[in-house]
Amino acid sequence: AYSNYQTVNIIGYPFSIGQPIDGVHLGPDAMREYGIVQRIKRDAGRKVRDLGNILLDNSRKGEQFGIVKDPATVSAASKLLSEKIQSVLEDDSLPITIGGDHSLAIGSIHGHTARIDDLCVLWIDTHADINTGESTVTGNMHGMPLSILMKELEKKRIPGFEWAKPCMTAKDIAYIGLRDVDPEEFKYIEDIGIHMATMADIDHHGMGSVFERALDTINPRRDRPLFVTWDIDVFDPSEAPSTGTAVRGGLTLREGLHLAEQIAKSGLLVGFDLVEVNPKIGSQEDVKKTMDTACFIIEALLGKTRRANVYQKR
Ligand code: 4U7
Ligand code: MN
Ligand code: MN
Ligand code: MN
Repeated sequence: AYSNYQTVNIIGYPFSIGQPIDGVHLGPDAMREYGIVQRIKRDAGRKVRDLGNILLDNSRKGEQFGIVKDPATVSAASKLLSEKIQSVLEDDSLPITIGGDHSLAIGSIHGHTARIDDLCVLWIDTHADINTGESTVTGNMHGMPLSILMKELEKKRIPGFEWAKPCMTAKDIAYIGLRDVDPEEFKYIEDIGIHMATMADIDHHGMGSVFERALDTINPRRDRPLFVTWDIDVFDPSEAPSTGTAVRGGLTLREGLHLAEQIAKSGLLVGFDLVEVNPKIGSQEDVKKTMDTACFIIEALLGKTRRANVYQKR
């Protein structure tokens, strides 16, 4: 699976149609301007190739399925990401996708399962993102990617995603960080039986044990390749204010770093997403802080630790 010698391939996914607030499509370029590529090279000591942005149709058509907004546009965009991910994996590189809104996980997870057998996923988020066309109250597709991906919800899939056959079951995925789950989502999670670690669990057990329990559930022998989709809104707004769906009471930077370091240490990571940074929300300082938090997490996922400021030579 994962190796420190693998080249990191950065894919920008400048897309905002999965949610209503302007600006999240500017996330990837803002992160580049902020210096993400240089920081990974310097602080994580990794070879990096920036593949640029995927060219996406980012215009709102007003097309709807029930109250679900612009599913065809979301579908077309995530299909391009799935294809891009597959080509990067063919190349034996490690793809990281910078969003863009979280509807992109349809494409990133689909792409990974198409190339990697027995994949499991950690979904790190304030939200469960498993609404269906029936349950969604907002109609925003960034709150729905898992309902497209889960086999157990196949009958409730909205049309237009025929290219993305459901590729995950409950035993393949665990949540960490939840604190704002819609009632209908909670029913799905319970019915299907997805492992969920809420902020309350993190308070009670600590992040180290929450992480081990999540892996005990989806990866008991620690032999399954691991994909991580990380929504920046899992952080407390004091650490990541510039995001569209901020909720107080989230992760500290230290909890996030510990989780990311443990994921890296597992040696199982095959790719990840970092989503929902919106450089149009808040002051310049807010945006910088949010991107700094995102950079910290990306570096830690790629192997940087807090043990010593010794830059690994590779
Ligand atoms: B994100 C929500 F209703 N559940 O469906 C919805 F609270 O990718 C929020 O995690 C979804 O940021 C948030 O719209 C999606 C809402
Ligand atoms: Mn979220
Ligand atoms: Mn999300
Ligand atoms: Mn969000």
